[in-house]
Amino acid sequence: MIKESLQTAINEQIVREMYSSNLYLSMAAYYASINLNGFANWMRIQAEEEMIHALKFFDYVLDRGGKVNIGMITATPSVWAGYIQPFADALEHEQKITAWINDIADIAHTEKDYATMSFLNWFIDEQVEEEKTTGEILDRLRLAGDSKSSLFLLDNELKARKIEVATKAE
Ligand code: OFO
Repeated sequence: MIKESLQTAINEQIVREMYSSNLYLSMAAYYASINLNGFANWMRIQAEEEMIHALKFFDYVLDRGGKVNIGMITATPSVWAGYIQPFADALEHEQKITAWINDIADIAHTEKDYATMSFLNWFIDEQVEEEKTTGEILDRLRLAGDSKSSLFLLDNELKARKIEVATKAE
């Protein structure tokens, strides 16, 4: 049975992952509206992955005999000041997610809940990857500066992204 403190923290994280999913879906819509369809594809897949993250936490609470409580998901922004801003916001958001996952790991550590510590390792590794990938795209967007050909090259590259994560934690 999962401890109350961890159940509460993970339920809060489910909402954050769902918010992340909505945020990236909103960014996908923004990119589609300015015909940067590769960026739109990348963000849409990111949104799907975030929902899978939410489901991994959801399944974990149930697997440990806990109770899932899904709280309110706040509205996301829908417009950005130019095509670089969503990636700057996404990186900042991922850094917050990393800090929240670390906070849950701290609780698991304090509670000596080794199963949750092990479960969280997947997310800890995933955050390294997410911050790296988002940061790289942001750097490339900034490097492209006013070059439309570099922007369209990157947009074309991002069209190739496909969903990679399984729907249930193995
Ligand atoms: Fe983008 O992060 Fe989920 O966990």
